[in-house]
Amino acid sequence: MYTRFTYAAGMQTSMWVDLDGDNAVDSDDQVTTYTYGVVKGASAADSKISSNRLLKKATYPEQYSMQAAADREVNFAYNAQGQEVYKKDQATNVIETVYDTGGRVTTRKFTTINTGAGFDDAVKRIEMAYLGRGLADTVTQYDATSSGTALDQVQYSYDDWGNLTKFEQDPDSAIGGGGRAAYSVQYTLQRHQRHAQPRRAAEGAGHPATLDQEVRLRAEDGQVADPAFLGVVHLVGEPATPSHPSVSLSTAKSLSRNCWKNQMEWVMSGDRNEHRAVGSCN
Ligand SMILES: [Ca+2]
Ligand SMILES: [Ca+2]
Repeated sequence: MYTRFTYAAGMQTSMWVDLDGDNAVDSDDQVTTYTYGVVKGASAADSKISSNRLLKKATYPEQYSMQAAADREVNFAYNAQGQEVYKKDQATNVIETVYDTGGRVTTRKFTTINTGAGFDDAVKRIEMAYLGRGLADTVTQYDATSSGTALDQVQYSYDDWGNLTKFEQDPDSAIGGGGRAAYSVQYTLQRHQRHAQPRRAAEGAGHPATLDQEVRLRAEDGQVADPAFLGVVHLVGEPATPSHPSVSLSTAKSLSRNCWKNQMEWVMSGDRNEHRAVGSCN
């Protein structure tokens, strides 16, 4: 079996799974074709720009003999910046996307939902709002493609450094609306001794790690932040790419502190290794 890729004018035009490897397209080979070229138009399904380089549709292999091409196609349309604003999938579901002038997604609405094929249409629109600094502010789901009722909402709060300090979630309304009150998770960050910038609580935006669940040991220069904080030892001087893995408290066998001649030593023992750091006792 071979998987073959073909190109024209620098654009991929097909992906061909040549099952018997004979370099001939047989009826049971599986070929996905990509068709380029969109024409500017006025309808939602039209692009706002004409371009021969933008993907108009992808046509996937037949699931059964003589399956109609329309049943296997995903169609796309774009705004003048080339961002996808329209997508109709094989089941004729349509997702329209709206962007702000900064290129950020502000609305994703599901203007056609094939409930007959079993697709859930409880949520028909998702709105995203941003802070002036560009960080995500709220994400709200609605039961209509415009206006309607907010079904749920989350909101992010940050400190001046952009660290996530609070995550709120209301599961049955906008935050502050009816039903169940919103609940939240708050993150407290402590300025460490040498540097003004607090360390990040999260390894990736939107995926915060709670500080009381993880101990991160990234000793590079031996400097130690104040450990009297949720039992967490922070070692400063962390490199851009962490050179030590995170060690969870549950896998750590011991965490000890020893003060001797005004020198504090922290020892973190894990299953496979041990980390040490020293600083002054205070
Ligand atoms: Ca073949
Ligand atoms: Ca509520």
